[in-house]
Amino acid sequence: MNKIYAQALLLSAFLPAVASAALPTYDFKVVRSYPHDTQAFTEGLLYRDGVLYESTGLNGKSSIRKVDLASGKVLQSKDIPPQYFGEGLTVWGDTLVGLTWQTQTGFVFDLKTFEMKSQFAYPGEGWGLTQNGKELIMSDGTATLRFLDPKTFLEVRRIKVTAEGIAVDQLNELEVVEGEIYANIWHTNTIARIDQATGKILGWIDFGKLYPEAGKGLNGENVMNGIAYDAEKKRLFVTGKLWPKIYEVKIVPRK
Ligand code: DDQ
Ligand code: CA
Repeated sequence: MNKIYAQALLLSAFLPAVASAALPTYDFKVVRSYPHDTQAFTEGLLYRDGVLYESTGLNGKSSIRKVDLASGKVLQSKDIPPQYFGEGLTVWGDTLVGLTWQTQTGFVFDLKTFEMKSQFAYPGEGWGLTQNGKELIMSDGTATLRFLDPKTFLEVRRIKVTAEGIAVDQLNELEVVEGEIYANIWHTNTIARIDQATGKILGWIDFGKLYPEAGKGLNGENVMNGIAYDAEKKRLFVTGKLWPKIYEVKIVPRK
């Protein structure tokens, strides 16, 4: 385990204990909370035109869903074939693009009907997925984020994510928020704020106090994962795998 990953873990566990690191640590305030399906092993989450879209993992249980924010009700859902473990999800035009964990297969779905329109292949693992209006951005468990052409799904560039020069891996669910990339660090309550151009981590957001049951269920796998942003109303939503709530949060500097 590298030093910075250990720092992220510590941040989650002991709150202010290691906040003296050179990078800023941010806290959060809960604005509102909404119900979330406790059967959803959340891998991808995004907000688009008043609704949430979510992908869930675990073989045989993977799906993509359209979810009503206020009630948490699943409005529409489609199963991903059982041999695949659903991973990151993003929206591109009138499609949803989803990754799978270790099967090197991505899917393109119609945003309205959820009909599977096509598949594509990529090397390595598929973890998180987001987009910046120009490229898709994927994580794969390493410290690398790949930028993909949204038409061909071929890699156009990559960045190495570092904190003070040290590579940070385990980057999971992603979201572009006001030009930065937010990344959940797997098995922690920490979100890293990443500079898209350089890969440098600009700061940590410590969600250690958000959901006390995080990481205590399903053999420790009910961890924080799921970041969605409503760019119009500047609302940030976070949740976790099997969590009962989705939280709208405001990020504030640590005092
Ligand atoms: N990934 O999302 C980090 C890429 C993979 C998560 C794998 C979690 C396996 C959970 C198995 C739970 C069985 C009790
Ligand atoms: Ca997301």
